[in-house]
Amino acid sequence: MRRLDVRKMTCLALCAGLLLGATAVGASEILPEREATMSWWRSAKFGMFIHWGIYAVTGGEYKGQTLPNSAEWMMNRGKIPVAEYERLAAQFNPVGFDADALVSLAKEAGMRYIVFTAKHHDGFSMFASRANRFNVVEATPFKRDMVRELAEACRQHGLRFGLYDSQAQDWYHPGGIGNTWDRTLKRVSRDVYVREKALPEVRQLLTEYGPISILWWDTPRQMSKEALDALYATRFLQPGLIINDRLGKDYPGDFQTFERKIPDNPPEGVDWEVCMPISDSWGYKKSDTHFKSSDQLIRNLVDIVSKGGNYLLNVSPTGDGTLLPQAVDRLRAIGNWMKGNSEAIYGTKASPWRPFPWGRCTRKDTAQGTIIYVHLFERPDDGRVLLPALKNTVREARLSDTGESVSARRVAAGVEVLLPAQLPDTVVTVIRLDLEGSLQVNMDAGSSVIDTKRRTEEAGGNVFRVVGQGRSPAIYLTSLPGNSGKFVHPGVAHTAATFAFVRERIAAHDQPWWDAWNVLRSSPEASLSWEPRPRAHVERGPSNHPDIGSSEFTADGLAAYVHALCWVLSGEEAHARKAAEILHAWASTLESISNHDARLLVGMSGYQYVVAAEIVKHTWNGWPAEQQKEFARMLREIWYPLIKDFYPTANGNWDASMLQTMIAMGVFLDDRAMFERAVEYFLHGEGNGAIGNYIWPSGQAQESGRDQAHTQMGLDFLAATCETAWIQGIDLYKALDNRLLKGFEYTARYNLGYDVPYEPFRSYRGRYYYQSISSIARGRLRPMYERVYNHYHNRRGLEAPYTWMAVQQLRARLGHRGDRSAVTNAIEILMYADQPAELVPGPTR
Ligand code: FHN
Repeated sequence: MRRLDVRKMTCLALCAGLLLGATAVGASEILPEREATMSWWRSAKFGMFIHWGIYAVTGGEYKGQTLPNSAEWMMNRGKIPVAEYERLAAQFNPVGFDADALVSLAKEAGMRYIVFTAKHHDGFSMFASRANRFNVVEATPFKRDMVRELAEACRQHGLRFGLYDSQAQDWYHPGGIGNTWDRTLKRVSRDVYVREKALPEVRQLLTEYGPISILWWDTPRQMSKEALDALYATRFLQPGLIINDRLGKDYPGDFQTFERKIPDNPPEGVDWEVCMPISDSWGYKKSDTHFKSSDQLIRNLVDIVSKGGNYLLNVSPTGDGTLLPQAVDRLRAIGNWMKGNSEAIYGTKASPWRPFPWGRCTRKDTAQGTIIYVHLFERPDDGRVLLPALKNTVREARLSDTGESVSARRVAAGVEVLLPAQLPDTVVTVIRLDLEGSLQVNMDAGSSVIDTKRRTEEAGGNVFRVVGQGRSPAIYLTSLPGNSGKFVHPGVAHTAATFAFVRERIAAHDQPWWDAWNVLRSSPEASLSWEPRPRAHVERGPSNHPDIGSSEFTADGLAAYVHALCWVLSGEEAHARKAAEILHAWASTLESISNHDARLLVGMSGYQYVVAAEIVKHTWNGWPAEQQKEFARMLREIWYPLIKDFYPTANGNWDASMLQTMIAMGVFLDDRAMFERAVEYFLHGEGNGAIGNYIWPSGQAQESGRDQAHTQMGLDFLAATCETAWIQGIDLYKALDNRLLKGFEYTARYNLGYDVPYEPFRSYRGRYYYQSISSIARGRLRPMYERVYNHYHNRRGLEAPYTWMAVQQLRARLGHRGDRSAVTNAIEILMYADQPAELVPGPTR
């Protein structure tokens, strides 16, 4: 935008304070100057978010009670009337507040900008608002203008300063959105609220506090176009002001926001930022002791920056104006790390590769060539890391912190860095590679395998693959065990070693296996008189209405699985025959599965058929080859077309169900591409069932706000996917820092009756929005915890206290009459309880 236009818009913005008639300004109109405006923000990478308000007086407690959600939601969650909430202001006297100290601390941590909550949803203004007497200067004994003090301190210390404003929600003003509980409010329209309060406050903030670099809108809501246009136009009151994307859907802003969660597939070609509280709550909450570790915070920063985003880390001053020591310590620890490594953060660009299991990369393009920063979270056992498909010559390689040299060389598959015997920094060690010329990563590799045989030798048995991705391809690296890509059989859900182990436990009448075995054996599904009820055309409508053969399909799948287990654990061939009979009955009859829930049905129940088929095929020689072929044909021709594209916008248990079946089918059919499709979607899929979309870092799941039954289903299916992958040498369990475990811990904890934090959750493409955690089906534990406890605790030695409690409850429930999930509980205990760590070895690295 040219200068003249800026002046025009400034004038427009000023007028907008009186009229709500300002014209909308599309983002495209300001594009020419946008690059210059964004450049400091892009290079800054790290900022401090500060949530602070009068709720800090009680630390988010109301009448001595801890309320759900973050503390700044106290007024809403406690349904506190305005007149009562107002009285808190009289107690707000944070004499320990020292803007200079806080800004210095942010600077010490390596943060380059600050965003402060000038006005949050409660309607209290943390500055001397002329439009709202409910403000820190007029309504509190403290009487100091926080915005002014922070703005001044930022200027002194050279940090950029930004302001947060809740433009739509205001629980104090009678025209603000959100206060549904205080009947004494004499309602006025939203436009009146914008005219009387929102707009004048934003105008004041942007004109009376010196340079403001960011305006951080929050919680867009339905408002008139005039109101939104007027609010939007205020951006021209400050030259170079950057705004986020939360004013409204027609106002995309300068950068996209992600909350709490680091995206696995960050948006391409747009600027973005992840905001995240340092503990659970945004505002200071007495009961919140869940501080993220400094290691985690440093790795979060690296992860985000490696994907091209910024990290806005939130801190929460207490009622006395200071930060808790836990927060201060963490900020200092980050600062210490930044001292030696900040060059690998500031001014860098996204990595050309997808995340590696061992760490991340960032990059700089300079006049002298290209710099790649290799951020190591862990040292692979063979002491090497490969930067796949990298073609540049390495001029120099050294530790970024100490400058010590490191060895790096070109190999056929890319550039290989040989690591020191011990990484000097156990959190993140950074190696700087100076490369000749501009970056050359040969993405033409597409989905091709890079000389796997040679690479296998070089990597001591591990096969590395490079896969192209999307329009501007990134690549990821997986390691497979040194078996030249062959699958382990039987290798869906269980292995031969597991069968041998369980057989021994049963023979010795050891618990809990012995009881579980007896429950399984005496179940109706284990009866040799079970008669399959196949149909040519199955229909499953929404929520199983209509149910034309769908329940029979499900019941027969479970029966096939039970018979396969009975055979392999007892050696009684009649069970193998029965399993094969059920599989064949369906394979020779089924022609179609249709209606709304068709793919969900294949996802949920197809899995059991495939586990049964895998066991029968690889442990019994009586299943006729022709029948096996027919079964395989059913999988490929009828099931696979239904599930191959998943259902990204549905609740995540749909995708998850299809993942478990698809990965199982890949193994059974020896179809590497099918198997990989599931692995890829689990890690990087766009929909709700991909690991990072289904489970947030806090452990909250996409369906936690829906009900506990579906949440557990989704988790169960993801666990089944991980187990088959593990058997085949790929560790999906550890994806995103053991994200699956976090989901299990969170869900077990809530279902066992404990409180958990919850953030409103919008699903992929916004189809579902769950505002609070749902207690529907709370406490009804699904038999799914043994397998996950076995993996994380028995194999990996990690703590999983809530998962363990769930395991104990489910063991205690084994065989209870009237328990609809008696058989699946028995299978879970029998096949996954207390296994020795090495029983199913998993990936070789
Ligand atoms: O409701 C708010 C919440 O209190 C907090 O301010 C976060 C920060 O991004 N934004 C809203 C939820 O999206």
